[in-house]
Amino acid sequence: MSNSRTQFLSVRKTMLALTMSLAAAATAQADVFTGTINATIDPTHGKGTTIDYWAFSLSADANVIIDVRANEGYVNSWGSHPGAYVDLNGDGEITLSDTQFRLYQDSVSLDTEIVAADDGAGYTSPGNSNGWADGTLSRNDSYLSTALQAGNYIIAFGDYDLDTNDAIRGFNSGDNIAAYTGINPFTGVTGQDHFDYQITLQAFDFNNGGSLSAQAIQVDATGTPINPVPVPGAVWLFGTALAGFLGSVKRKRA
Ligand SMILES: [Ca+2]
Ligand SMILES: [Ca+2]
Ligand SMILES: [Ca+2]
Repeated sequence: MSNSRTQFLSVRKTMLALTMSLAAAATAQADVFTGTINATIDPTHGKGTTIDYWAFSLSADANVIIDVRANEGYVNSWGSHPGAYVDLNGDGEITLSDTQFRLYQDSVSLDTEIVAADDGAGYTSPGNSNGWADGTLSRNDSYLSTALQAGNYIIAFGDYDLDTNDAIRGFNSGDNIAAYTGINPFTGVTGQDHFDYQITLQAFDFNNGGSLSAQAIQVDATGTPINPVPVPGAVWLFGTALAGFLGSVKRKRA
């Protein structure tokens, strides 16, 4: 086999592998992101907890699933999975919570609220639906499955009780995370001043059921992005592999 023929086959193999890894990334389409809600004191509103805002866009009408996993451990009075725990953000802490979020179209206001979600459904074996597919340990983790029109949306996410006024002002006034947790069975600590959470966002085309890309970016209560828009890992990997591949072709030809 000639050298150029070998090179062509090797190039084709590389391209095939790249295409396949991209296809695998495209099939999932779920955006999974994490954050932390903190108890704090606001100069204007006093004692309360923070609210995180996540914006996403839909290119077509879609069935959307917003699935929260926030309890890193399990409390006997709260649901199933006794003794189970997971450190969602790898910070070495097990935090407990009762999450709530509100969904808005375009901006956060009284007129633009679509729906609110507090607790998910009760656990039913084998636990792969209604908010349990993400590994949730308590039904206090919020869950929403709803149809939405193409457009821009903002999730206001925080600790129960997160009412409309809280979401609009950007601060969960008077809220206390510790009141809900009692003694943490994993750490022995009474109460908490923060909790960690994970949100899985999925969108499926309303007409053909196909998976739609819906990437959430963190914004403030006005919808302004907090951090630079991250580049998805798959794109970086593809770019790096492609650069390496082009470089090797160039070197071989020289
Ligand atoms: Ca943690
Ligand atoms: Ca809840
Ligand atoms: Ca969940």
